[in-house]
Amino acid sequence: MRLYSGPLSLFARKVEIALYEKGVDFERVEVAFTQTEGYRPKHPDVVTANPKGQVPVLVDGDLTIFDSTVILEYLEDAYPEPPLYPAGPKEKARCRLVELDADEILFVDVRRLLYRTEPPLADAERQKARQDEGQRGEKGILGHYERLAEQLGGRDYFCGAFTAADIGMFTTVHYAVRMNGPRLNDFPPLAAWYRRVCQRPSVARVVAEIAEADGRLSWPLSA
Ligand SMILES: N[C@@H](CCC(=O)N[C@@H](CS)C(=O)NCC(=O)O)C(=O)O
Repeated sequence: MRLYSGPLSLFARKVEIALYEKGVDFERVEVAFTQTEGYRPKHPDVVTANPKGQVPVLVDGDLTIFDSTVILEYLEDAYPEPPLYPAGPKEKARCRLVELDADEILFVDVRRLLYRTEPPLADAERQKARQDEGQRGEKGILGHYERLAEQLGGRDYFCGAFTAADIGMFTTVHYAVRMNGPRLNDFPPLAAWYRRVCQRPSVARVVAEIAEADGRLSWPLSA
């Protein structure tokens, strides 16, 4: 199996955590990425496989697929042990909704902070506009954290056992943490969940790899 991944791609990292959890061996192909150019030049295999030109792309024998959610669902069907989705249809739907929340709701505000590890812009006005956008992101994230902490309540994970919901939510929250976003400690259930998830070997490995990639690719955090 081969995975086209980006060093700082939270969507590709979701897939890596799932592969480690399931104990599936894979070859990791790191595509080009810099903080100044983004994902350029595009890897030709990624362009061929995905009309959106994005990672992650997974190749398993004669199957080539893209999109982290589609890939996680395929991995669950093809490599069911250990499961990363709950068993019943309603529980499964709730799990998918948490993953969607991470990818499409929380991420909208986390994305507003990503400029913080990019080189500062020479144009002061444009830099200020990015910082204002960052403040909007911070405010949005605070609202999401409040909602997510309430959703977790006293539970260890979002959907009973550790699932794809926790994988998706973790990679997005971890990006907010990396970008010096709002303090998790102000939301105790979410902070406890974050620490718990960090202790899983699959997650610890990916967190260490992201830190290594930050060391070679990212600028020191700015406000
Ligand atoms: N919904 C997609 C999002 C994938 C995505 O945004 N990938 C980014 C890296 S994190 C990418 O390849 N961006 C390059 C581009 O859009 O040109 C998924 O879940 O896989």
